[in-house]
Amino acid sequence: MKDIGIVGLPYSGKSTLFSALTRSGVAGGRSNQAVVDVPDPRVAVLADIERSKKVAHAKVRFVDVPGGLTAQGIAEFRQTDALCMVVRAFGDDADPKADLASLEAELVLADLASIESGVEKARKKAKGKDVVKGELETLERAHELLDAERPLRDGEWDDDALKILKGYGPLTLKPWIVVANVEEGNGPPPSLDDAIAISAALEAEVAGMSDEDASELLAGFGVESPGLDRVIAACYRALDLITFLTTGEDETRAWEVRRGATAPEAAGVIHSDLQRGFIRAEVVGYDDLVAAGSWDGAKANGKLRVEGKDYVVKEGDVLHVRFAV
Ligand SMILES: Nc1nc2c(ncn2[C@@H]2O[C@H](COP(=O)(O)OP(=O)(O)O)[C@@H](O)[C@H]2O)c(=O)[nH]1
Ligand SMILES: [Mg+2]
Repeated sequence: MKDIGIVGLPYSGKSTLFSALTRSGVAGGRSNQAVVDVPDPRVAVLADIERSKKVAHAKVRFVDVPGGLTAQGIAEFRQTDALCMVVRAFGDDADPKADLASLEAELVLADLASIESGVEKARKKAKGKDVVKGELETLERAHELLDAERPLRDGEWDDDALKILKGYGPLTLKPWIVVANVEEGNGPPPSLDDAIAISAALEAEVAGMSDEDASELLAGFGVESPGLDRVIAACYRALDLITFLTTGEDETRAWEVRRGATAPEAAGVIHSDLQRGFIRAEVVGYDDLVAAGSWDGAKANGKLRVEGKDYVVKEGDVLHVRFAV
């Protein structure tokens, strides 16, 4: 499960967005964390086809830290997998592009501070020792970039360098998405046209309604899919994740895996035994399965493929893993 930190300037609507996404009231005090299902209509369709007793979705956790980018907040955001940057695009004085730039500057400064102390430590350790030299070089390069007010993602890092940097939980290396908190019914602001436009206030208002009432009200404002769906889809893209499914009489379930993962790696998401004892995967594409009307039907139609250890799992694959431990 991935953790998404909600970052933004004060009063940009972070907590409102958090309540809307997680359908939970916002309590004060410590950080608010909520785990939500990744919306995926395919789960219900497969469960119906295979008459599953249970369904389960992939999950993500949203983290809203009261007080925002304080030392405590920064420490919490360092532990997340991706950042959802919220900028205010409602109100006459809104300047979402400038807000995003100043947010990014804050993240760069936070990374600069932690990398700076890393450089100092590595310098002391490195005296005459080659082992620490590579580490020091990476940190110095990172420092140079941040000092020039650029995010770490602008640098070129090999796997060793990435490993060193990730030890610091750098904020500017995390994948991010930008949410423009807009006036009800508005699209993304012209200055940030690839941001996801969401009216947090409107979405928070519909969060307590039934799905039907919510979509009706949202549709009235020209909003076709709920904020949660759009935010999660964008996070999946930013994190380079795909969804595969499992189905059967017991359960239909959606799982998240890194794009490019092999069948045994995907099996490992389900259970480590399935990866260790992986023999083969039987695979049917979601659309083929729905068209065939059942797993057995897909098999009879020749739509079931038997794949080995090197198979790279695709979005929407339905897997049966054969294993022995
Ligand atoms: N008009 C309008 N007001 C909003 C919207 N989202 C949040 N607000 C208001 O802006 C203020 C700050 O929101 P909040 O979520 O607490 O911001 P945070 O400091 O980023 O957590 C509150 O008074 C909200 O009611 C929105 O989409 N439209
Ligand atoms: Mg707040």
